[in-house]
Amino acid sequence: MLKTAITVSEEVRGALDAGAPVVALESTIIAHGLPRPRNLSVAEELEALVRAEGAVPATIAVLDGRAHIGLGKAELERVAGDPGLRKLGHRDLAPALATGASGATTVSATAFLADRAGIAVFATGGLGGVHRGWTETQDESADLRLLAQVGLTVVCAGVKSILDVPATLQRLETLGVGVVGYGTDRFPGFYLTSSGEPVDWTLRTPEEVAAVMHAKDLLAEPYSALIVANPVPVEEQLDPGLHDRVLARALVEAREDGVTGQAVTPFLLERLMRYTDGASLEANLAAVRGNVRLAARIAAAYA
Ligand code: PSU
Ligand code: MN
Repeated sequence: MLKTAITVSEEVRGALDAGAPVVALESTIIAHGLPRPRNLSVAEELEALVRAEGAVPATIAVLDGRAHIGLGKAELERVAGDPGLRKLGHRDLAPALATGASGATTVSATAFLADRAGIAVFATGGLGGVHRGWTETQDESADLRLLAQVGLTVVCAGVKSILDVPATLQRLETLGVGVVGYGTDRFPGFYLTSSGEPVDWTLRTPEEVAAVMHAKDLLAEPYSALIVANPVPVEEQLDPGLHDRVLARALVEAREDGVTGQAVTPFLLERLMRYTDGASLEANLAAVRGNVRLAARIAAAYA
């Protein structure tokens, strides 16, 4: 049934059938997380990074009511260029398919579609999670619950630092989602190399990650994602002092402006970009590039 709603590109289909490495990439970061027109060159660069490591990129989005796994050039241009594109979490997929809508997929929607298509590894920037002030707003990204329901490996630079990081780590523990630090015993802080929070497991090579994935396959149930938290290199991180100052300001403004729901994350990311003169964007991109590269190596080690 799901098959009739999903178009898997020929290249991705061929790689999956051959057991070759494939890396899923999300489209919300392209459509709603990065400024135009730079977002298109980033989208193309990320796909090229995956290819350079010998894997096939599968960028995922919904176009005219069909979920696409693997986008052609024109489709990628549309995702990057169309300002009317919606932001689709997992729960938005059914209404989008039924109404013929188009939208970029968040981590929750991308992970779901990739997992169902049989893709084992997914790379992104920073996951969504529990927002600061959660006790009042109840704002917790749907990314977390969905990651408890898919089996794939997600390579990310931790969760976005705009969030309540300790609370998010607690939720991941409750949900049974595995978290390993890549080359670090500290959970990364998205724009920052470290969030200061500890992680229980440290892995150091793609082969070690692949071994954990195989062990997970043996255990099989219950299904849940493995988060490989890969820090941005120290020399490319955002200055931590600057980060804390501008984030405090952006959080106050979000509250004053009454920003809620799906708009919160893009609002905060945009303010951080503005108040750091683009430095947060560079740190974000450095993190994503590193994640995409590592994801391709993990996919190759696992294949
Ligand atoms: N990581 C980035 N930039 C982004 C996102 C992640 O570097 O824009 C997106 C992802 O798609 C993630 C979403 O799923 O933000 C979380 O949004 P929310 O907090 O509304 O669930
Ligand atoms: Mn939210």
